[in-house]
Amino acid sequence: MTAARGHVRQSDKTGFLPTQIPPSVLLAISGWDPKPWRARIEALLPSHKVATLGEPFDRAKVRYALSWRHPPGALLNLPNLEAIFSLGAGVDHLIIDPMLPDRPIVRVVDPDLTMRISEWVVMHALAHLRQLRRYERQQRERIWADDDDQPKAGDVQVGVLGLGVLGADAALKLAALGFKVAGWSASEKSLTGVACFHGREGLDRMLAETDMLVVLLPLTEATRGMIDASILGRLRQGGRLGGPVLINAGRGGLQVEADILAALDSGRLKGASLDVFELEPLPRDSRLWTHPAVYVSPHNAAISSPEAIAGFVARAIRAHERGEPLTNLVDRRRGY
Ligand code: NDP
Ligand code: OXD
Repeated sequence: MTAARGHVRQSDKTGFLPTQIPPSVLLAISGWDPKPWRARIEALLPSHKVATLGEPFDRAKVRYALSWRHPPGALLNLPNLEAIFSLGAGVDHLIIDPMLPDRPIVRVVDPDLTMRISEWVVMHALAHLRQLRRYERQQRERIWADDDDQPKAGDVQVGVLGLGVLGADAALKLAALGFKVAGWSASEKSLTGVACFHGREGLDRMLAETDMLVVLLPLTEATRGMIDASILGRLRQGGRLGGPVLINAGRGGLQVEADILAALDSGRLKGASLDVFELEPLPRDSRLWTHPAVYVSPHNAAISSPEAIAGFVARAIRAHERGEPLTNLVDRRRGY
């Protein structure tokens, strides 16, 4: 027996009370405002009811959980759960939940998100190529100096770690701008205009030629902490940028920030663009905030727009309910 708004009601055997929302979609979000997601899902899937964590709802009615960084255990006791949707492309936020139900995990693969990431990567590649920091400083100080050496994209070798949906798109867009582009993945790949490497030996070969290292890997047991002094030390010195640069939009857990700062201080690394950090938000006392060779953005290289991503989820649910197999599934064993 539970009191609800002054009434005492008898719950049925699932614990559902008549005053509770009978949902089929559970929005399990933390750190984002669930309201636009709810409005968009309800508009796109009018026959489905949506509940959010924190409000009373009938757990037995939940068929789909839509998660972004849900609190661990929040998806337990959903006996009719059919699939878990990550509202981002990365799924490390789901995999870390030790109580995650054993149900298929679908991750976002959507042109809106892909385009946003590529915009961010291209913007930073060009900022380093065209020395944006230097000219911003010169403008502030009213210095007219055009005496510098100006390399072109074709003088610069980019190495992209991760040739999945996002890495491949960024690699192709950089190649279209004239950069020389290589990429590295776990399995063998072929991408027009991109030199593809894989495996440990392939990584060493690619790094030795790389002036600009773009990171679009998922965070897994195998990749955690891999952007360290060893990788940074293997990047090419003496290229046309005057030193290698790092551009990471993958995950902060991939990088060792103390090693990045040491490489910047010693001059082994010329610059860095970081959208993701070991700890987010980036602590106010991190030296990365003020380092003159570092660009910091607040993990928004690609926002998950409710407009676009709820559309992706609604299409996937409709297809599933027509009997089609779920796609963009995560391999839990690999962690991505
Ligand atoms: P995919 O799963 O499509 O691609 C992952 C790529 O990484 C694949 O090419 C895969 O190789 C490769 N890879 C994984 N593990 C290893 C390994 N141990 N060694 C070598 N290569 C490896 O992911 P997406 O491209 O869609 O996304 C990549 C990541 O980008 C996400 O996981 C997320 O962390 C991050 N992201 C960041 C955002 C931001 O706003 N900053 C927004 C969206 C995503 P293979 O192809 O052989 O499997
Ligand atoms: C994502 C992200 O994984 O926003 O989509 O980081």
